[in-house]
Amino acid sequence: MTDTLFTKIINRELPADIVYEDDEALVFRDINPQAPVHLLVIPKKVIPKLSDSTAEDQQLLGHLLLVANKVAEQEGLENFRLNINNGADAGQTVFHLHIHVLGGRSFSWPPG
Ligand code: DGP
Repeated sequence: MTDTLFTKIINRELPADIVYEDDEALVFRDINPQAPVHLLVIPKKVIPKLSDSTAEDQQLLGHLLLVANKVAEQEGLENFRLNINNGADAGQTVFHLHIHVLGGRSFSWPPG
């Protein structure tokens, strides 16, 4: 699978403001924040997009959600939004699965 910018962040070849790390996941601040808190939760395993995941990834995907919750709590967020863009037409620009954790402001619904 093709490496992306996020592999370089995992390997510390590109700097990032990392707020959490464990054996399976890494969390860092988005370079172009859309809210006062904007984090990206990524698996260390390269999965280009959610629709490329399989039943084999069940534990990992659950873990990423728990990590998202943990870092939201760490940032003091009671209300927050999680977002996964799957594919270019859905707004995905980096093809390494990531969960956006957004908080610190109100959000409207439906999203644009
Ligand atoms: P998406 O559009 O869902 O693929 O989101 C990709 C996000 O990644 C976007 O909000 C900007 C962020 N991003 C892109 N390049 C970098 C980078 O080099 N460092 C950091 N911290 N974030 C990045």
